[in-house]
Amino acid sequence: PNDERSYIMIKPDGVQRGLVGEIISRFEKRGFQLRALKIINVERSLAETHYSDLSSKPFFKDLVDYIISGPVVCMVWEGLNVVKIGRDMIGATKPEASAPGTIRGDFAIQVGRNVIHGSDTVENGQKEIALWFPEGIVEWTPVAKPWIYE
Ligand code: DAT
Ligand code: MG
Repeated sequence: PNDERSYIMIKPDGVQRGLVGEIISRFEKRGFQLRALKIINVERSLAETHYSDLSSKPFFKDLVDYIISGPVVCMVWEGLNVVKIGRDMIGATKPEASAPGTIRGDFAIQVGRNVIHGSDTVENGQKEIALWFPEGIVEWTPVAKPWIYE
């Protein structure tokens, strides 16, 4: 289970606001392992596929427009319970409900500019990683592993 993976994406507002280093640092310091990382401009069709579960929502077009409005930083983070812990680190969807200390609770005010995406289940994480990293992810062994896992 130490090889559980989550797809984490810094949205265009997070990139433009200079939050990339801060966010990577939080995941790194928690002990998670970075397995993939890139900055890209997102095709509309990719954003629509990523959020296809929300296609009937009234905010869908604004959401897709937002995701393609500037570059995003795409990442795969790995570790024990990374999906659940990652969601906890990110905070609630609506920033007014996100606890201080979470990424959204520290850096966001409105739901339509909530800085970051994180997979909500392990299964969705696998689908999202396949969607965003068709090229595959990087194999490496962190030296700190025995100091993070017993
Ligand atoms: P999360 O990003 O926390 O997983 P989600 O998957 O329910 O939340 O929705 C995806 C994104 O869609 C979310 O980060 C922001 C946007 N969104 C969700 N609910 C919204 C709403 N009620 N109004 C506007 N945008 C919304
Ligand atoms: Mg979601």
